Amino acid sequence: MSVETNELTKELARIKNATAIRSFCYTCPWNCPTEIFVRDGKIVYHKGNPESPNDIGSRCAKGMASFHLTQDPDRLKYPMKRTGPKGSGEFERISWDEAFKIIADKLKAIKKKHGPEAVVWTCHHDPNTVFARHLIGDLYGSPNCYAHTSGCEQDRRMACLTLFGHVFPMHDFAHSKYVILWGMNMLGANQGLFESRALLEAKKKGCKLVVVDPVFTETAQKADEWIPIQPGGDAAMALAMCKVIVDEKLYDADFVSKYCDGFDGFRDHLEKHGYTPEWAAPICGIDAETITRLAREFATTKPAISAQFKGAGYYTNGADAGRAIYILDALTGQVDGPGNIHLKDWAPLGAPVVIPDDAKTTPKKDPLHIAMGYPLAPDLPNSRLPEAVLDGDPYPVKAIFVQSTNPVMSDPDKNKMIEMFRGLEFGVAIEIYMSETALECDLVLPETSFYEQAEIRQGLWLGPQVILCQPAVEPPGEAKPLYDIVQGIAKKMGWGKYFPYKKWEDWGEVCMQDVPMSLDELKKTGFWAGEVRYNRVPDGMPTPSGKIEIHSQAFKDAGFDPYPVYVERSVLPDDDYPLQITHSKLSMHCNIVTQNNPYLMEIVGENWVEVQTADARKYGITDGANVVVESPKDKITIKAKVVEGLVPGTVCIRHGHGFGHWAMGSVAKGKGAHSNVLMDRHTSPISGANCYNECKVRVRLA
Ligand SMILES: Nc1nc2c(c(=O)[nH]1)N[C@H]1C(S)=C(S)[C@@H](COP(=O)(O)OP(=O)(O)OC[C@H]3O[C@@H](n4cnc5c(=O)[nH]c(N)nc54)[C@H](O)[C@@H]3O)O[C@H]1N2
Ligand SMILES: Nc1nc2c(c(=O)[nH]1)N[C@H]1C(S)=C(S)[C@@H](COP(=O)(O)OP(=O)(O)OC[C@H]3O[C@@H](n4cnc5c(=O)[nH]c(N)nc54)[C@H](O)[C@@H]3O)O[C@H]1N2
Ligand code: SF4
Ligand SMILES: [Mo]
Repeated sequence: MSVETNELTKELARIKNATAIRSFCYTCPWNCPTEIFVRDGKIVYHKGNPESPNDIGSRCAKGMASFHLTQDPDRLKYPMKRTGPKGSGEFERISWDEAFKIIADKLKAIKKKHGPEAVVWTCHHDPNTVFARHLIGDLYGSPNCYAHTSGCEQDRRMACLTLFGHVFPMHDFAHSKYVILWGMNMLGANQGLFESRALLEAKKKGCKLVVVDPVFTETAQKADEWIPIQPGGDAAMALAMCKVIVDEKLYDADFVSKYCDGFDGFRDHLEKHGYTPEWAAPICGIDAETITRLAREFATTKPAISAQFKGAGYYTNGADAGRAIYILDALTGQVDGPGNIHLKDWAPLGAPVVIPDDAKTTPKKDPLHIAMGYPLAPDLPNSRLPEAVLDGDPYPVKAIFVQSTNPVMSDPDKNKMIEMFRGLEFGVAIEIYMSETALECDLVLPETSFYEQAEIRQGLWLGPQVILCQPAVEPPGEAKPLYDIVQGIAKKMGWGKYFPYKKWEDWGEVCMQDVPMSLDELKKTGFWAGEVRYNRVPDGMPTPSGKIEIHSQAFKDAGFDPYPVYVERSVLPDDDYPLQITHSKLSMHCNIVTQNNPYLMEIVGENWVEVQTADARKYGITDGANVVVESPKDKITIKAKVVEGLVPGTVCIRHGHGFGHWAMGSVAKGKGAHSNVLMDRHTSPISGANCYNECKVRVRLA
């Protein structure tokens, strides 16, 4: 639909002789609203949507380069059935009808023999996955429809859920005066352009930025202070900061007494454990004076934010680190006000498909995360899934559907993941490339990319927002959107009537029913944004107590301390393997989805390991040399960058790359190295998160 609301858009469309389409980018999870200019079925230009709250309507390099997806010859085009051994890459083209029939027959057979719980659906964070949840969850009866959060921000999510009852906090940096980022590299692995810009603008106005990270990241380089923490030390440092704030009465007494549950108990808990800065210093590698000063500064400069992303959660002790980091916000009353962490309202998006209760199948077994013993886990503990498949523990899993997720490359211990897929009765990959996981599956189904399909989802900015992705170009070959794939399977299962829509607008209108904007209008604007509301803590929190739960009854009920504690993480370097691994992402790539993009590969064509200058000297490593990084489990060869800005005794591997064969595509093949062969499947005992950094290594020249 032509976009007529903006002069610049109109003018660009005229100059390019193209139609402008409002959509969003899905190259990384932040989904910036965009404008795509299409002429003769091809993308000729694209940019940010200038009217969205995404400030100046820009996109990052990854987003700009992503149009290549629509012309990449390596994209999957047809449904395929495996003909050779798993992993061999031998497939034959089949029709969609045959693919749907194979899936329906297998689903029926597995249900009869093992029950519906033996089927697992896992995906990235795609809202269209709701269609699959209706099919595999509601109708078929499996309680095991999950996303991939255990490989992502599971600890942060669990901390936020148990403390605030909110699943995904945003950050109102624009109004902040003091920001501490814990393991959150938002100017490198950017957390959405909107938030990154807001932080930089706040900084220009005098906001102090403190970055707690073992690596001198892109974000640390822009900070006022870089706090080079010892890996896995966040809980100790954050708890010690809490103790300073409590002991020196720098907390917001009114806020904690009215709106927090468990403040008195927490004070006793800090005292009982002796969580002082002097105690924390040798653990986190930051001296007691600095910890004390940061605590005082944080508590007395308002508005402030103590925020986190994945860093602290890379370890088995990360879950309580996540809680302690957010308790700093709670103690100082810095929750949901202007300049604080923001517990955004969600837009009133409706479910696009409604399955009547009498058509639903109730599972007889608990969902896997409960059966596995992780009742607090917000998502499936992925690294425990091999036990279910290979040993039937806690109960047998026979079939896995992966959609837009690639566990063989993304979860720890790649070889165990391959073994798991080889041990399955039935594996289906819904992909855009022949991923490493797809290679291990029985069926591979080509899905449309975000340039070729529709999606309506919650925007990730402050306040309630709806953003729309709409088809801009035709898909390659016979690639289908997820709704059509789910509908095809449902028809073969005899459930076609529950998926009646002929075009995406039919379900789009259902989604928009309660949003004060019509679908037609949304197609023109690309987004709907509601009012940004602040200071809702006094209205009551969506937690069991209605308060911010510093004392967590849910933790207690699950057998854990109701207050955060520090425990040492599982794997520590020793004489044989003297270095600690850390991971960080690449600014020019997203996870393992952009490495077949020739433009991005021209800028960053491979990943690398960062080695600290003193360690490089010790082990004879020179900048740019190929080195072997070896753990007790396996080894990889990768290029070294010798850097000053890294905690000595650690090496940092930039994640992405390392596709060893033709999977993923011809551009990605053979570039860089993949580190997930190095680590064991350490799992957070509380949240079920994958602990990628529980790994010790040694490094030598190749
Ligand atoms: N450009 C780009 N953008 C992305 C992505 C991408 O791959 N590339 N991925 C997207 C996804 S899926 C996600 S989840 C987010 C991830 O966003 P982030 O979590 O911000 O990204 P990471 O690079 O994983 O950053 C984790 C940081 O934690 C640090 N760290 C490691 N160990 C510790 C520790 O013990 N304590 C502390 N305090 N820090 C530690 C690492 O050095 C690293 O800088 O980014 C999203 N955006
Ligand atoms: N060592 C190490 N491992 C990590 C991380 C790390 O920092 N270090 N980061 C972790 C994090 S934060 C995350 S979120 C996970 C991510 O891991 P995954 O859940 O595997 O997700 P992605 O890497 O984003 O993409 C997976 C697959 O999605 C496919 N894909 C891309 N677009 C589409 C689409 O439109 N449709 C379909 N059907 N498929 C598509 C890609 O081809 C790719 O194979 O990895 C984790 N793994
Ligand atoms: S930040 Fe993410 S969503 Fe936004 S333009 Fe870049 S890749 Fe796309
Ligand atoms: Mo992630």
